[in-house]
Amino acid sequence: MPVLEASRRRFIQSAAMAAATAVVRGRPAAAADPPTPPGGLALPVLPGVTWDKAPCRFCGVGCHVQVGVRDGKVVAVSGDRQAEVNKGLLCVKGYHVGHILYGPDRLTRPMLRKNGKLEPITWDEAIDTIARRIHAAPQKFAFYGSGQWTVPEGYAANKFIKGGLSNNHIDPNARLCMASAVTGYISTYGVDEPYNCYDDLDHCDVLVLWGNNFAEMHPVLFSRFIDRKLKGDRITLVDLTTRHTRTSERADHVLVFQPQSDLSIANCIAHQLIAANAVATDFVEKHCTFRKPWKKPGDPQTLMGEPCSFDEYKQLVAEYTPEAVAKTSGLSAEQLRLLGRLFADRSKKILSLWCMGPNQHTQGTAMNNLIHAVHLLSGHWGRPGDGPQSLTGQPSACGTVREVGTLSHALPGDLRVDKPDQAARAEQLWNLPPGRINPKVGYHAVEMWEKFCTAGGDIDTLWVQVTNPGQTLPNVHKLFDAKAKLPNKFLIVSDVYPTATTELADLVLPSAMWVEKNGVFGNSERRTQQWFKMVNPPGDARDDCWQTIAVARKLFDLGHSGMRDKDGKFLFHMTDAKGQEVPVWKWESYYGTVNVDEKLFEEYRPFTQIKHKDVAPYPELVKARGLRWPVVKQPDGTWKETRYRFLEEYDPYVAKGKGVQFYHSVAGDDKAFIWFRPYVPPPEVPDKDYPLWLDTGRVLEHWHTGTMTRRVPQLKRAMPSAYVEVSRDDATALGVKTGDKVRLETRRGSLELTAWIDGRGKCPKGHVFVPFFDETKLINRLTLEAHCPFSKQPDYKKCAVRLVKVSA
Ligand code: MGD
Ligand code: MGD
Ligand code: SF4
Ligand code: MOS
Repeated sequence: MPVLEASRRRFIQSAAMAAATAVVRGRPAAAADPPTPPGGLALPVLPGVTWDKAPCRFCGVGCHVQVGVRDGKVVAVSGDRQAEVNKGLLCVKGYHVGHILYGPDRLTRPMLRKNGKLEPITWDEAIDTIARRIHAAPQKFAFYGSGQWTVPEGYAANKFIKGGLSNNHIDPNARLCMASAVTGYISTYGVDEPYNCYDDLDHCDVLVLWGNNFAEMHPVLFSRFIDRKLKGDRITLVDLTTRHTRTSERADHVLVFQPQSDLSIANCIAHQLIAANAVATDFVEKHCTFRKPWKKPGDPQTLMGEPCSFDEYKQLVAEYTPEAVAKTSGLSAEQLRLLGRLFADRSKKILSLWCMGPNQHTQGTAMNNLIHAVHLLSGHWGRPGDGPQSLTGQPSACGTVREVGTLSHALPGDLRVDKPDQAARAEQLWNLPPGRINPKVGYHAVEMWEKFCTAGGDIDTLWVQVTNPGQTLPNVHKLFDAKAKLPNKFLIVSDVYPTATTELADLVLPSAMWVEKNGVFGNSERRTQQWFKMVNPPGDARDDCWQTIAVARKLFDLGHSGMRDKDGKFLFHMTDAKGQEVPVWKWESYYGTVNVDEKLFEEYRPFTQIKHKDVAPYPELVKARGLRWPVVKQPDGTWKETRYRFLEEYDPYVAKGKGVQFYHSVAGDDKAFIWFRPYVPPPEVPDKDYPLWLDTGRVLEHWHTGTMTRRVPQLKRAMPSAYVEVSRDDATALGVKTGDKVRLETRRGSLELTAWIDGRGKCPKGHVFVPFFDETKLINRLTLEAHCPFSKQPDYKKCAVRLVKVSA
């Protein structure tokens, strides 16, 4: 497949081209093409190639690409210059995204395990098998989903299980990722999701990273900042990190701290702000109140805590002096003072970003609270370029998980199943009889897999879509591999390639991916992005959303009353322009006279208006390269996105004259909480048997478990297999050289890997790092499932390990 991103010749959008675009199967013929900007789309001229927009399939940055299709195949991908996020740029994964559709071993047929072997069956059999299992025990069924689900896919799954089965056992892989950011936002501002946006990167004077390998994980955003530096802007990059990464290479200050001591570091900044009289008293008095985690020290911490006076807060942070924190954090008192001075200086605008470092943490909620606290206390809040923003990783962790509420406690639009008025609201919007939604919170990810992988555990049928838990759950021996010995448990997996998860599946369903289907994603800056199907999926592969609807319909036919609304209509009842019901549960009708994505999205949209998260109407999204919610209709009929929430200048929901208004505040007083959260030690620390810290994470070239990127030859060649990064000090002490085989052992499992010393990343003495993309080297057999008590997000970033040399 030619990759043509290099060619940027002017593209003239001919009438023939416009007509060709209009007949692509996913795009209704009536839909208008996006207006051509002055000078055309600047895409390469390629005979017979039609172009259409889509967000990149990979990360939460949410770059847009133009996808070139010829003869029913994606043949080219180009960065989309009309997209504000990436302005035509892409990272190495984005440039190669087209190839992920064409691995030689795509799944093309449903397969059922018979006598230990997966054998092809028909879709009818597959759907029937699932529906009958669920019908036999609806409360023992669970859905494990993904921040890579499209919005309509997640919405349909959520409605199916919560509105149909009256069972809340749905949770996504984003529990392993974003959950601490969610609890952090909710317990600080009363409502989830960043108030700010990527524009901050163009305005900040200082960028502080709190545990984010920004250069490798959000490369296009990183380049947005670094480009300014290269152009001569006097901007500073501070990298707070536990290991030296590619991000550190470009940083002005690399502050390497000990795992978990980030809690003390944040409190130390707060302490210094108070000591230097640098608290933004005006801002704090007007817009914040203080909060502590318990009534008295020593009691267990709670999510919403207790009120606390400023004096009390001052006492609580008093012990976190630079000298004291220097003893435990690995940073020098001088480095800690640098951070204190930085936040005390309001003449500079500071943007804080973070990702898995603070989130995958047994004190993940606390760490998120503390980063917000440092900004609120110092008044570095609310100017463009001056504020805290959590970054998401998956392309739709925000859109599908946080906004659609595909978590075990949530309903669309930030509602909760266990709040009767909110559940009633959802029942009303779904036209369900009162009481249909079960008020009992379902199992979160770790719990769900525990219940599935234990004999007698009360989940017996589990459906996995768009995620690969056999490789990515923590402690996979316990939470996944144990399934092999449990004959009565039934695992259904919808995927596009064979994976570690399909290996134990009883039923494998081949899915359509990315531009083989219509879709909507929501990126990390509240931007909702839409695309149309451009090519057909291979063989019998079908949309995940269709799979869910087909099972719902089969249950309807079997007489499951939950599959009907109050008026007896099917849960996914859809009508065409003439008012005729369209049998969207039949594949032949799925891309027919209705756009199922649009129907589901428009049904979902009212939910988002409840908490001022108004997503744009679908037709507006068709025209745009994503729009940041709340998107509000203007008097002239146009729709306007919101760059900054809670600020009067930008956010239409802030009352006139308020300036700043946290209109969803926990206490109902329009104020945000400044939290004190104490240092709490991690659950497992190195000792004499397991003397090193094990950290895990990602590399630039690969997406998570590598199922897609390891099938792209360019990416596979660039980073062929996993390795263990060892410090020069430890390597010397252990007699290990780069290329030697070593074995890592934890209390849960062991794994052989090749050592890499002074490679792309560098661990400090006493630490090792392993990426998790390589399915032949499952590092998650070694990791710990301990998690944050509030967010339930596991900590993959620290456990105790020993390293044994195997051979040179
Ligand atoms: P990780 O490698 O998981 O990546 O993006 P990141 O979070 O940036 O974590 C690396 C960071 O964890 C390091 O900066 C390290 O300092 C920090 N860390 C380790 N221990 C601690 C600690 O105790 N405290 C603190 N504060 N920090 C600590 C992840 C993001 O990347 C995600 S969530 C997804 S879903 C996407 N995945 C992905 C991918 O698979 N590949 C590529 N190339 N890009 C991706 N982008 C997204
Ligand atoms: P992915 O590789 O993204 O990893 O973990 P996963 O979500 O498990 O899995 C996506 C799967 O969906 C792949 O198997 C892919 O082939 C398939 N797929 C692609 N497109 C489609 C589609 O359209 N339909 C269907 N049905 N399938 C499709 C990510 C998870 O990993 C995350 S988000 C985090 S933050 C955690 N991070 C982490 C860590 O930092 N360290 C360690 N050790 N483990 C971690 N695990 C977690
Ligand atoms: Fe795709 Fe993320 Fe790379 Fe952008 S930065 S091209 S969204 S992988
Ligand atoms: Mo990582 S959701 O999954 O942001």
